[in-house]
Amino acid sequence: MEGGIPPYLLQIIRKMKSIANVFYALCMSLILFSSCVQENIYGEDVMLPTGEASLHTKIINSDTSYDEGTILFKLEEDADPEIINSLSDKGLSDISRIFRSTPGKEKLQRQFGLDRWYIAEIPEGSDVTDAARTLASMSQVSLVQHNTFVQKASDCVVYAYDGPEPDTKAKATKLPFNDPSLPDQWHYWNQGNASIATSAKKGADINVVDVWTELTAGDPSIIVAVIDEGVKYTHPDLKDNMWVNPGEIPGNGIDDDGNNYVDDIHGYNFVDNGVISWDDPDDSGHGTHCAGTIAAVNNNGIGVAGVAGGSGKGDGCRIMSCQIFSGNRGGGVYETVRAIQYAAEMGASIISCSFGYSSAFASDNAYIKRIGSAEIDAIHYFEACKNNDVLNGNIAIFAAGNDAHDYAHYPGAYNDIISVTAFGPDYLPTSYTNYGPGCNISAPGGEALLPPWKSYKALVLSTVTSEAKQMGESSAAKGFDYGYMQGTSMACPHVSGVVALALSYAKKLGKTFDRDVFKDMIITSANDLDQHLKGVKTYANGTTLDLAPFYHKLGTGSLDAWLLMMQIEGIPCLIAETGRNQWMDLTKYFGSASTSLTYLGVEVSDKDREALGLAEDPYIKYGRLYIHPTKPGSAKFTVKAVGGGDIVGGGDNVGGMEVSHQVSVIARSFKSSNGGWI
Ligand SMILES: [Ca+2]
Ligand SMILES: [Ca+2]
Ligand SMILES: [Ca+2]
Ligand SMILES: [Ca+2]
Repeated sequence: MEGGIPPYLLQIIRKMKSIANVFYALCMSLILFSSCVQENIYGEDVMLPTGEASLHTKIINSDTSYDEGTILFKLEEDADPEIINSLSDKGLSDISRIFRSTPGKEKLQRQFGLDRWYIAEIPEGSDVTDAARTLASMSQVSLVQHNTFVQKASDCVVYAYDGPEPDTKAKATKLPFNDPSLPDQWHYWNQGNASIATSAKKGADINVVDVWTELTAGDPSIIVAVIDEGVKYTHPDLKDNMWVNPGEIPGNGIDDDGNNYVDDIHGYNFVDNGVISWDDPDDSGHGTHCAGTIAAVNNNGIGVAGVAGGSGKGDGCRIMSCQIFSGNRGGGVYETVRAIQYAAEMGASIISCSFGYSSAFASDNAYIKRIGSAEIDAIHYFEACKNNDVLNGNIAIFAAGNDAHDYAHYPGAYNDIISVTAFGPDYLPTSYTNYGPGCNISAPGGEALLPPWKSYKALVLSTVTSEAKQMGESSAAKGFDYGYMQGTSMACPHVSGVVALALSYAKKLGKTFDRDVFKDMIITSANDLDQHLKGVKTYANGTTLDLAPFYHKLGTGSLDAWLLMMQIEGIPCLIAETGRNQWMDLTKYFGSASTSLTYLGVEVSDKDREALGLAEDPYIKYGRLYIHPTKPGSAKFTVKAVGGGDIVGGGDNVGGMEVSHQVSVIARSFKSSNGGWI
């Protein structure tokens, strides 16, 4: 063995856990001659002399489940790429760059180190850990990373859906789209219907319906990459919103656009290196479900709606399928990072990633050192690419994970990456959701077992693949392309969809934002969840979930689409409670001059009056705005006042200048901690 590690030492490290302590003692006895460092190597804490320790710190993610047939490594910044050729002497000959070199992107790739990552195939009969050590011993290699497997953030069970109820029409009066199953998608429009869950709460949703009606339902230039199982691009409720690679001719076996991927018409299958698939017996439809939440085709008279699925006029956001799971295969870092690079270079503005690592890490640095170097490089590269008119970059969104851990799973847990926790139709955390440090915002993930638990209605309804097995499938449901799933996997695409809507709306308004400011806007477009965290929630089987541990740990609160659109407009947004009169001090919005203004009144359109079910028109008294909403909804008002005098000047009048401010109101059936209303 080359590289200065004595064979006896290697054996100690690899084979004999109990020897670690003896070795520690040996080190301690030698401490006069050399200093020692504690290192975690292949899952064991051992003491190593300083020089050898630095060699081993180069090997990351050695203690998780990884592919035995490949090893990834990164060269030092000043390394001579010719070193790759010398590796054949060391038994490593099948080596290639992980990230393809893309014309026009070389500089950005260098900035994030993508040009320095390689993958080596482990020859038959060789040991991947030996290859890792060989590479780590080379001074020009800065990191050696095992090809770790990520986990999908769902139980990957599809629960059968029997189709819309016959009374759909009556239920759907407020809904702007004709998709027959939209009334069953409580996650968009929760009416507190007890057939979903006895504890269902009106308004426990993403507050998107008024956004669709008033503001936007999508924009085809905004592309969301679903990094997941293959998306069933022939699905009748998805096919019109699939991204189409304009430079590629499908099915001719030729890479027409020269991007290294043959026939990548709606994305690419990074597991099997070919066309996207969903028919492996072990495929669950997970990617198709997530895609439907983001952009199932709206208002097409069939199936479900998607958050950014358009208004039925071909104006939905587009789905790019980046397949990193195929049956039980795939899901390694190698597929994942190449999929992220593809999304970055083929035009996606958002990557929706319902996966992560279930290990706990003490810090972002610990994560990078132990698992996440290649993918953090890839994600930061993705975020730095500019694929829309609104941002100087792109947005990555991850699921927080489903292990009921009190920390988010990485990569979502990373400080500058959005991680999504899950709540149910009762507006309470789900029993499976991760929570705590690293989690940023919450969205509907659905939950089985909420009483009455006669159907699966409390889960998230979306598109699935009829090829996959469905739990509780009746003969009627057999082969049905719609179904329920649950998980932070389902919460994540709600955020991706709302962010896609936000980019669509900002584009429509001609507004631009800095990427980091935009991320702040996303995670502050939330309603308070903490006030509901009292006592326990009880499931249909009698088990309970203690709610206190979730306090302040679900991220900033529940995602609110309207609130994000108002942040884009720059209009102050207030959250009122339905069923009671309440007032807001206008000083907050007109500044200290508010007391000397003469208020002319509040303008409300009929549509906005109807949206909130206003018992009477809002009015202003003593510098306060009074309002009494009777139903959950979102609306905009214009408050008018005169500055300098009692009347507006002009024409036959001598008077003041008219001052008007727009304010937006979101009415919910529960109180929010949002300030403003007294
Ligand atoms: Ca191609
Ligand atoms: Ca082709
Ligand atoms: Ca539809
Ligand atoms: Ca995070």
